[in-house]
Amino acid sequence: MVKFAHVSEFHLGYMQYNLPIRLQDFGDAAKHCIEKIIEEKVDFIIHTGDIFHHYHPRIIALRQAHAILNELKKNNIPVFIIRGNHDASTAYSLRVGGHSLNYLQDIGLVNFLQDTYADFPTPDGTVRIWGLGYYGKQTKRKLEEMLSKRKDKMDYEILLLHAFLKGMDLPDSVVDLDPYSFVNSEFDYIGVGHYHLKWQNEEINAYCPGSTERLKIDEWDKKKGFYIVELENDDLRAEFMEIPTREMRDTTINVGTVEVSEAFEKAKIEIEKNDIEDAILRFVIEGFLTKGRSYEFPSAKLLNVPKKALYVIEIRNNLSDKTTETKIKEITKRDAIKIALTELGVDEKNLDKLIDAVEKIMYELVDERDATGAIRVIDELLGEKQI
Ligand SMILES: [Mn+2]
Repeated sequence: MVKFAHVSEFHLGYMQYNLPIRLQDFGDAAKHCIEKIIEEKVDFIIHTGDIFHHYHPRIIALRQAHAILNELKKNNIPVFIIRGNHDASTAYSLRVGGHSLNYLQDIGLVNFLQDTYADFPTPDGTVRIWGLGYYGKQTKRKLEEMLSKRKDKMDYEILLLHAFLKGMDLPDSVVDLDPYSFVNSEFDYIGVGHYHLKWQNEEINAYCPGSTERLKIDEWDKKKGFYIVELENDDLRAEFMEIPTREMRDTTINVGTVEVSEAFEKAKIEIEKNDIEDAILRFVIEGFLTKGRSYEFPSAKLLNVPKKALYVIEIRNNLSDKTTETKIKEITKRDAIKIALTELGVDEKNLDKLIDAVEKIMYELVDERDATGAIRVIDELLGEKQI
């Protein structure tokens, strides 16, 4: 049996929201993976790209990578990596004479697969690991080029890619590759990077663990981690291992149909209720305004409402103005009533009062969906006995 771990997308060095603590979070997430992987006693690790967030990694990112990879080295666990789009571009690294992954290889911490393969012997047979870097729209051509060198099949064959794949029902799928080329190529395992959300397709043995920390608030409710994979002859067992990450929460607050001041108070109460310790939060305020305009809603004042949270990304104002539309209608309505009453020969001195009354009746009939409000208005009107 061959046992390995598949990780991807550490994005070390990403200082999300300009918070230094997020640099630490991305490092911690990678560290949590490595600790669990060491416990699992795997034969080796594959990493499918974007170890680093930048072409020129911050020193802290290099330190984190060094600490993690060194721990693996001490435990005799080899690491096979490929180049993600964040790690480096081929053109750039050729011009300047190498990149961060070359450096990790130079200091003996990784096996960097630069569009080629490496063989890993196990008691159960030899594992051949093919690794293709990120090539965007050129991926298919580059993959065919690399696989044209493929002759005799090894006991186990693994393919590493950093690309969006074609024709699969996947999240945020931008299309580059024909999935059938994989089926024909009969890999025991296809490790995919580039996506930050986890997915798997057992039909073609393709697995994508996603990122180990959340790069977007949209990922707030998604699990983060990596795969532990066991290959035995034609059998494949892949188990997703979850790791702890910083909590993120995206909360939508519906304030209903209210005035601006009431919308603010309602939103404030909900935000207080959803203030989570050390979490990263976003709030989306929805609803309709009966009075005032959505731009009058003081979103910025709500940013400081959460006291326990680490950071509030945004108070998004998705309120809709009912007033704009209503006001135009009211003017038109009032003019129409005025014309109608004048045509009926209503006395000039009662005109405004009658227009008010008709408008009120119409309003009651529209908004209450029954006649009680309208009848009340008529009663009041008749009670005055002035017309
Ligand atoms: Mn990535």
